[in-house]
Amino acid sequence: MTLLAAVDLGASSGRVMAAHVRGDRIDLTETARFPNRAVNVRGRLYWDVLGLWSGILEGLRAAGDAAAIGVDSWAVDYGLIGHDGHLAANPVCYRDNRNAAAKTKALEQVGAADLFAATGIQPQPFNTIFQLAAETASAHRALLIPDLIGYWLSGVPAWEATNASTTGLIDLATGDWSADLAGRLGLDLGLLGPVTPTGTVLGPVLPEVAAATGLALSAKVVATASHDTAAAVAAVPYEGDRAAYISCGTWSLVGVERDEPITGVAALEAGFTNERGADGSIRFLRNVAGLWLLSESVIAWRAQGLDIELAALLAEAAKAERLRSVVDPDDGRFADPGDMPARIRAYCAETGQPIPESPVEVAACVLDSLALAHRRAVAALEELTGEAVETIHIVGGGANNALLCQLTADATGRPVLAGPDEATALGNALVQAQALGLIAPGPAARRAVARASARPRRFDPRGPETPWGSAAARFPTCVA
Ligand code: LRH
Repeated sequence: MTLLAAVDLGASSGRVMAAHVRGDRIDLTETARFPNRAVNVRGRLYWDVLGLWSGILEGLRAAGDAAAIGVDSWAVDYGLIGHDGHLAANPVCYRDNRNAAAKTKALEQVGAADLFAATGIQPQPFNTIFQLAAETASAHRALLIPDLIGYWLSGVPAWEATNASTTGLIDLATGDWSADLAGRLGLDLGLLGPVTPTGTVLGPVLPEVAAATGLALSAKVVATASHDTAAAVAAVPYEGDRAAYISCGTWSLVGVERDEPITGVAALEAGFTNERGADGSIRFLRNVAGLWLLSESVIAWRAQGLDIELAALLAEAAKAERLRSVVDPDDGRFADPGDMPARIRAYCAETGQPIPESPVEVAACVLDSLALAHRRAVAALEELTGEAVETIHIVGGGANNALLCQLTADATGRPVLAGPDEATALGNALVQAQALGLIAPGPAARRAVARASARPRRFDPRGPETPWGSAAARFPTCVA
């Protein structure tokens, strides 16, 4: 048995998992979980990266004698490092409003279709390329969040490939930073170092980290699949070929794995992106606003003094009238933090639907809407790839939301296989295990271990899709 530590940072919480590699399976135990939420200071939305760092050290201390550590997190955000090697500015959250104007300006210089053809990445305001265009602080290096944590752990700067792909600055043809795009947008490529292959062993932990955590000085830091979605996709326990995944948490990332990107205008307009997978494959997927709508609603209700317990709320929402009112979760008004129930009510009023009043009605509306958005994304996937999707794997925290899994099966008319809920941490650990030679290389060996480590729960569609088809007509078929 070998112990690995998987540090997994999400937009609403971070955790450290102890991963026990036992031959053909990996068992995970949580050693620390700590909240994460963007903090608004003078109108700028920051991450509390130092709070995350404290939580990580605590989790590593509790994890025991790990042979290696890998870090994954949400994509696109970065920390700036000065010439002295220290943090030069606090990382800004991708939901900060500085990005929209920078995107508009950048797209005037490089058209959306050209940008998409060159990088395969859907132009979204939060892409690093637009954030760097909006950046006012100067620095020596920019490190994406997991690479920043990896640097603090090991002293070695890295630009891990799966997460680097989400920046929107990687040339699809070369897999390297695009000097052409950087030149046209006036971005300083000197902030970025060589792209680090996924699974690179960066080096041992720094002595100060060993002292603070009790880790051995020989414990290695591995550049795992550091984009959380790439890590989750690396752990999907596929059983057949024609399967799509939904990596479901703050976002629902709905996609398939492919050998080749799809960069035509149809994919651009349908909101799809081509991110890099752990083995250099393409994760062809669409960002659907996920359980963010529900988690922000819960925060708003609790701030109003309501006593909300999520499991009880979902149990009631399961009994509510279905498809009473639906919103398009990808409507821009839902992207910023804030009073989500009020925005949902405003949307329903504007579209002439019954207005969800109680938390149960709002939760039912959100879950029906997410299931519909999943249906829309799966339909677009089939159309764009020309391949049928027969099964849907829901992985990540959303796999624990039985109502969402069932509604997704109902809305898509496909069986849903739910789990593992900790797919991200599992994928993180699987890639580390391969880097250390504990598991044979390649996706097939990794999938076999993923299957042995998790048994998905099956949800079959309960009836005809017809009501979902009619409800789907209530919001547009594709919104970028
Ligand atoms: C999910 C995720 C997603 C990105 C978004 C910024 O956590 O990494 O893949 O698009 O965050």
